[in-house]
Amino acid sequence: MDLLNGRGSVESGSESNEPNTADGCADGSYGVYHEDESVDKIVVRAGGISDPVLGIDLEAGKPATVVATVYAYNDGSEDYADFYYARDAYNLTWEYIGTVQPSQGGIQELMVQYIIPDGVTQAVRVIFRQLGNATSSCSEGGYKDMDDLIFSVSESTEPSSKPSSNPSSEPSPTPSNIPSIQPSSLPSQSPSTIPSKNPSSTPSEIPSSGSSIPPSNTSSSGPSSKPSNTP
Ligand SMILES: [Ca+2]
Ligand SMILES: [Ca+2]
Repeated sequence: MDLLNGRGSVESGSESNEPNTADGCADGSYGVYHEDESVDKIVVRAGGISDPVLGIDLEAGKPATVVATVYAYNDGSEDYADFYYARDAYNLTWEYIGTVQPSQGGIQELMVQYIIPDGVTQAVRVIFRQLGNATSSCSEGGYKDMDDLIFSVSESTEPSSKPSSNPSSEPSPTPSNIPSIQPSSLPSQSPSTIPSKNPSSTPSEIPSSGSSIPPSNTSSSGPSSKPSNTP
């Protein structure tokens, strides 16, 4: 496919459907084809830059690599490729992926990788520019080429939702507190102390005195007086 080959309306190298952007963002018109900057081809393939996955559909949630074939001016040191993606090609919101500089002049491939978002019909944009910064997904520049690629994405084959978290801990195999088999202390089999002394068999002391009230000397019932009369 050479639809993207060349740039805008550049002489002897105009794009066949310029500017080849989904929103009509225009290319710069300065310079000459394959002396100055152009994006000539864009490929989006499954897998990361260093681990391509061939022969499968692009899938949401999986890595993909954008490969831009560009022509860099002079030794390439003044040129930059900005990469963007949009999750909905029919309602474009460009998200910046990154910027790559050429390692040399002329035709070469520049790549970035990203995680494909949800969305049935998505897009990527490559802006190849001289100098400047990656300030906008639709910037000015006389030598700038902007090209988009629209492609289909398969739904994710991963479960739609995962458990929010793993169980916090394994069940404990046994209760954390095992009842003690026996009481922690057994009753003593005998009283801990025995009386220190046997009871004395006899009172220890004899009462120190007799009755506190001595007997009266005379019987109270005795005659109160001598016979009053003698015979
Ligand atoms: Ca273009
Ligand atoms: Ca182009």
